[in-house]
Amino acid sequence: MNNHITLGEYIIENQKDFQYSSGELSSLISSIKLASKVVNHEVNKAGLVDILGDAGNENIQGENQQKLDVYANDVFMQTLVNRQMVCGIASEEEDDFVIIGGKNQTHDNKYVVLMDPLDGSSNIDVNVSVGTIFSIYRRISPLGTPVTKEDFLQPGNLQVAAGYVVYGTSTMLVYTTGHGVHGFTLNPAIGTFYLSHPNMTFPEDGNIYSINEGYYIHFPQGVKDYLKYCQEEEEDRPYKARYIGSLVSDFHRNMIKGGIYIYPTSSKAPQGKLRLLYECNPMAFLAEQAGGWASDGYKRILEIKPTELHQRVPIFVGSKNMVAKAEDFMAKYPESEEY
Ligand code: AHM
Ligand code: MG
Repeated sequence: MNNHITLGEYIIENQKDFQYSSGELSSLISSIKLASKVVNHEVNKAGLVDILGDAGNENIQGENQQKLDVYANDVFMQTLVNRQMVCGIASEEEDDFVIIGGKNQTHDNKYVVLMDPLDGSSNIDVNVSVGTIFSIYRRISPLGTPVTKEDFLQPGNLQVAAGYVVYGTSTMLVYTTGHGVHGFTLNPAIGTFYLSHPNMTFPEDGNIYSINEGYYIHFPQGVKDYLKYCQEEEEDRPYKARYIGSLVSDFHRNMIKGGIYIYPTSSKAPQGKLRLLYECNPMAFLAEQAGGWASDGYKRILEIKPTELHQRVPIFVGSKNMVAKAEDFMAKYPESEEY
């Protein structure tokens, strides 16, 4: 057990692994760690809203309560802004990217952060796990100039770090800087993350498929065929169906046990639902670093050149052989022109 190594110690010890190690990326991950503890505290008292006050209302102490996803967005934004380490932030909760210091502010800060501050937030009211997803790039615009949209529209294979926090039965922070995937579990009694899952890897094969099968009728034929394959009676099949409806939790379980998560295109959502920049790219980077794979059904997620901040893409992510099998089924049909 490595439970004596804290996340703080781990970040410092591994700073040399960062390609351009000047300490900034380490500090950036430290501030994500700090914000995640604050959000964790709030998520864990979500069940007390009737007592403490609902979103938009005053609680019994007369404090204004915010919706948790808005709250999480504010906490991550504020923590990153206060520490003056990034030049810009793009969030699933914001219409446009945010330039630290305001419009036309020039910066010597090297990094931009993209995040989904509270993913799966429809699960909050029912006490089911939610997560935070983050993705970090080096800016491509020159230092000393204002950050630009192009700094955010980089393909996922240029990420320098990515990770998620799962607020589950225990709270974990899992991240990669391109040197494997490492998981840290929060000891809530003392507010410290400890290295609990070093070098996490997807089993190459798995027996879990995670998809919202309620939309089956709207799925492309390749997805329908793959789902029938998952359900066939064979030596290692049918697979188990597990779908939490929280990407982070479904991904986390599948990484530990072996499985595939799919959010495909559908006749109702021709681009899929999940966002390339805030959800798919960070999960794809983590998946590849953990020996898994992430595809849009036809090609590697990390090579898609983004065109819009809130762009959606279909995703097939998880155990390598399972994603490859799903791609085989997809390849029998041409890629939809709508996507
Ligand atoms: P959100 O960003 O609005 O929370 O949506 C993302 C979530 C994922 O966590 C989850 O896997 C998916 O949406 C569930 O969608 P659906 O209810 O359509 O199955
Ligand atoms: Mg989301």
